[in-house]
Amino acid sequence: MSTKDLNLYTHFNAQILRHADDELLCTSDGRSYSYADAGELSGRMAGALRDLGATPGDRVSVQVEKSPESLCLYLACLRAGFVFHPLNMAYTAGELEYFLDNAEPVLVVCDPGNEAAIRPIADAAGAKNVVTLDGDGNGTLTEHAAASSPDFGIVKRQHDDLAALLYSSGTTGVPKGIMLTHANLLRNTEALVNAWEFSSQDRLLHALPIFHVHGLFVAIGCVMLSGASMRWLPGYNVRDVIRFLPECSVLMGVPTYYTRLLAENDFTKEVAANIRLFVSGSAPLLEETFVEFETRTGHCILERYGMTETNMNASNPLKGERKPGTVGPPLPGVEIRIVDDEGRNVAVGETGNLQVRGPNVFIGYWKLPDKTAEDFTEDGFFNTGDKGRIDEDGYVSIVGRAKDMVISGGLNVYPKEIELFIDDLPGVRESAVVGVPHADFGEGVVAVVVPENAGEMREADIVDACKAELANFKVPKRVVFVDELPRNTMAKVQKNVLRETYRDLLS
Ligand code: MCA
Repeated sequence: MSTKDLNLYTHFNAQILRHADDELLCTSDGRSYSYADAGELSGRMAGALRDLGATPGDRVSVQVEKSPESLCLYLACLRAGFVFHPLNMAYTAGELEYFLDNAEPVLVVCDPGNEAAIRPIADAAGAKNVVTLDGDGNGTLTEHAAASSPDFGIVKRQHDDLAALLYSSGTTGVPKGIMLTHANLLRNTEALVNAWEFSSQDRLLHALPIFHVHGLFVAIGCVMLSGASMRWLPGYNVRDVIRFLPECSVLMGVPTYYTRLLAENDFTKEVAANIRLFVSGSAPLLEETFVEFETRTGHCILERYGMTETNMNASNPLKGERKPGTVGPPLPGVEIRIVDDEGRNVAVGETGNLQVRGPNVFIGYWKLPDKTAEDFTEDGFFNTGDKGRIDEDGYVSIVGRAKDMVISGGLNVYPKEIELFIDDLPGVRESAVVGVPHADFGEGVVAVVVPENAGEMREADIVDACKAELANFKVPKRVVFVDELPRNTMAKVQKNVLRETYRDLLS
């Protein structure tokens, strides 16, 4: 095996050295950070985290607002060999309890406003320390970092060394930790930089959250591996996006970003004139959005396909035809095959189960070897749970999901998790959760509830209870009460019937 250092940061560092004085990012209020600044602050943070008790391989759980400092915290973990465990700011204390208990972090970094609630959870999970970082870059982590040396060095990482642990809820309702290695991230980012021809001339408009693959690995990875720069927004605000697009060359987003742009009259061809690449992913891009975007701006949005377990698998081409409704051919080095339920390859154009193999694919679920074994074939393909087909030109289309999942505004929601929660509420006999079309989020969550006693529950009872315990994007947009759920002869709830019955509820 090669002894080449696979630490992703080593490869970012080559750009930090080459572009030391160049801008890495500029915030929406005009604060500029150079590549050298990022190198220095990440070194200080790495030293601070080490002094607080972290050693290579330890998890560092992070639930903080997006800021230049939170980006440096990610870089610090990479360079020190700590396993970065990012958490959505929307997670509630109850959800965090599960994540921290399962990930067993040595350190937890949180917003100062949440410290009182998180400290006992972190203590119970065995963390040695909790430090804080707010959206302006202040907090006890920053204080520790200021007292540390910037000269940290880079911890060498080999093939199976973890870079990050990201959770996905899963169809059982219990979240699973997805183990991503430095090699996974490095190889996939290299493939994307080549496929999309990123260079130091690029400026990316970064409006995505940085607790998911899209904003964290794809967007930041392409920038930092190519010496490019970013306009760094704290979140997606369509007015800011329109304001900053003219100075940028690339935008990455979920389909909601594009439908929201199209809803603005002053989003014009001129505003988009400097952009060379609009990328969409994390959820299906409707063909009508693709067409309307092209008509308005002259640009064909490039749709690509990935998932947390695999990073990016396929991409429409930078040069060549971008076919709406497809996610393009597999990226170089990635193999995609479509098989039937017996594992046999299907004919070209036939629909089947989509499987992936390549250096991008994760090494397994955290502490779940049996589940890992179940999801991989004997010849090393990962069963994505997506249904797909490949056309005669090699373009892949995702045509459905074998697993029960809703994608809302680019975020995966697993109905089982919400059903388990609602079923436990007093007055509820049972429930079924489905996704139905939503004009803004693509799909929105609807809960269909059978109460113990008809007429005794209100929609607000369920919504308020969910809001108190579940991350906001999982909260049903509507709740409907029924006397019974439709079931097939095997007594299985017919979710397709529910999806059809309530298909216009959110539009
Ligand atoms: C916010 N809300 C949502 C969502 N986001 N509801 C459903 N789905 C959502 N995604 C709710 C809030 O609870 C709130 O409800 C109301 O909408 C407004 O909230 P706000 O925070 O103002 O919304 P926003 O800032 O406009 O956010 C919407 C968003 C955001 C911009 C679409 O969700 C977003 O940035 N999504 C991108 C997620 C992403 O990065 N996905 C990549 C995953 P209320 O008013 O009732 O409180 S990586 C991945 O999937 C794979 C690997 C891949 O291939 O990329």
